[in-house]
Amino acid sequence: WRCLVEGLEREEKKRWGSLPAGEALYGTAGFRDRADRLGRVVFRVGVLAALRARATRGKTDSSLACLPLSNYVSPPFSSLSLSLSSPAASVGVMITASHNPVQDNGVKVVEPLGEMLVQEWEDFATRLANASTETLGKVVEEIAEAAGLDPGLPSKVLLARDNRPSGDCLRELLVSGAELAGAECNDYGVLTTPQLHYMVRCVNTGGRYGAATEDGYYDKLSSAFHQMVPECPESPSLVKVDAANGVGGASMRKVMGGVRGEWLKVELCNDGSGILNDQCGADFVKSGQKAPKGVEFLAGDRCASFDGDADRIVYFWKNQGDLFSCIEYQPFSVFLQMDSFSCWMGTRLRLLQPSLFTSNSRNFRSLSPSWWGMSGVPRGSLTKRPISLGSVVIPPGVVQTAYANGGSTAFLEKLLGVPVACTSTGVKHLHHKAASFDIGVYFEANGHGTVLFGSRAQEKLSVAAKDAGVSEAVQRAASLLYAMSQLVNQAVGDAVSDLLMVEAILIHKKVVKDRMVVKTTDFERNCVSPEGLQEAIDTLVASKPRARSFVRCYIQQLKLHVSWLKISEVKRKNSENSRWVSHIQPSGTEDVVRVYAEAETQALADELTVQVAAKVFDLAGGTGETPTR
Ligand code: G16
Repeated sequence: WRCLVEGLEREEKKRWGSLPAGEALYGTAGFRDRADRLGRVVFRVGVLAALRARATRGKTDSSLACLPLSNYVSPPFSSLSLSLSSPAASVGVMITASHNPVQDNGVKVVEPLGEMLVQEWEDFATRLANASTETLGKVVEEIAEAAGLDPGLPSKVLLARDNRPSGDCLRELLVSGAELAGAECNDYGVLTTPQLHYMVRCVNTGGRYGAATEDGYYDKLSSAFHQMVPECPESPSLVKVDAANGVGGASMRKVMGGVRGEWLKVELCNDGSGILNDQCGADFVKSGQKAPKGVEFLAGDRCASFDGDADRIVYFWKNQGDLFSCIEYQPFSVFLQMDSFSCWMGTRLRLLQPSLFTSNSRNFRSLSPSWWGMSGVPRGSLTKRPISLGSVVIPPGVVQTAYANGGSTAFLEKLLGVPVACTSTGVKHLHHKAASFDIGVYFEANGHGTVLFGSRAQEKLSVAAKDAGVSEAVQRAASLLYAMSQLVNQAVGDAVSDLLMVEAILIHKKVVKDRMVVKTTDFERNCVSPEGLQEAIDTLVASKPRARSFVRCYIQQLKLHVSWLKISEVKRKNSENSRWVSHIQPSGTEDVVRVYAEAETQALADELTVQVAAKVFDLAGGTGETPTR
């Protein structure tokens, strides 16, 4: 260590003389500051990464290489059973300041499986960054001793940077620090943050997670997208993407090179010619509830914003007419909270695993078979025999933070019966918690999020997808979920893969061919078309005390389809008559059939809503991937 430390001290003096100790803090996502104040910190993060790689490598030598990761990596990974394929663990370092202005920069360390740096080493990082030049060597030796490091062990650091102008200079300092601390460096150049996380995971799993190249990343995503959506939709989805003038634009463009245009089209805006994160990007849109500059869109267009390093995504759109003009600071759009992503995914995961619903969800137990038909499971199969993927049910869970919209939490917990956990802000906390579920969905309201499939869940899915002993529907559900596990970035939230996943889910949603077939009279209380629907509603209503229900089509000259999975549930108690009402109400002016129901209890109102919705699906021409009739 002495020899290594002397080299470091010499370099420090040469570059920074005797600058006083700093006041940097390894925060929510590493160090962030104005780029011109960050040089010495980045140099020292190079040193830290070289030490951290030794710490993981030292414990993954031949005797431990095949054991579950939980045996030798700190607690955040204890629920992952993926083992490193070789004793040569590498760590990653990403140079980015994400959503912050272009004059800023930042640096963060990535663990061997692509997660955020473990807590103990965050403290080491802060100590190292704040040491004076004179005490630097001493701090390095203290860390090495505390972590039991062997200076003779090799060490490898994988690095990348976003497209900030300061990135190149900081990269040079990072490599210098890492090499002086004995590491070999592999520079991937300009990448998104999630791509670097992906590379690190690929390298450390010997390619089992994917090929550790840019092309490997794009190929994996595009082929998983097509596996999730095997049949060409009637018309391609179109999304306008605000890339914040960051690194995500290039990544999106390249991945779209492998995605068939008949499935999905992406129109890129703010793709690098403007100033990074300047009046654009996910944080601008989310915090300001405003459209980004540089994106022209009409009512009904679906738009998404990335942040500068493409680890966040938010969706937004403009409302039709003046429906929301009363919300003065939000005149242009209804903003789609990220919590809705959790809801979509929670819905998707639950719908594909119907056997779960017999356990704890009163509401879902009572759903009609045709509801399941909409999700890819043959109608009738639920009530006749429980479906399971192999012998083990794979329970999903959702993780949110205090910022999550309360409605989304209630929807997930009460309607879907999905357990929802809450953690402190920070991907590192959410990710850790999500890994405790077999399938863990996590999203922060600001746009970070992903879905983690534990190795046990992945194995079950891949077996069930090919198991001749299960029904075709189970095989299909399992292979769809398996494809989702390949599409979504398991290391960290990834705007590009999240976008593809959301679009795949939206393509998958079940539709009726033409919502305009639903026609009503009597102030929308009586449905005259399609034939038989009103009679069916009357029968359902008569079966429940104090019940009422109607369906209506929002009359506008829109074509398209009915969305069934994009549900925002609205519940309230009508104080005048003490009846509960329940809607399935996708949104204000979307192309949907609305279903309204009320009944004596909330449970009955919920039940009636879905029963009527199922009738609409049956009688108004529900279409989509399955329905096996
Ligand atoms: C980072 C973290 C996120 C966190 C965000 C804001 O994101 O990865 O988990 O939500 O900072 O954190 P805070 O509220 O503490 O400022 P990013 O996209 O900026 O790297």
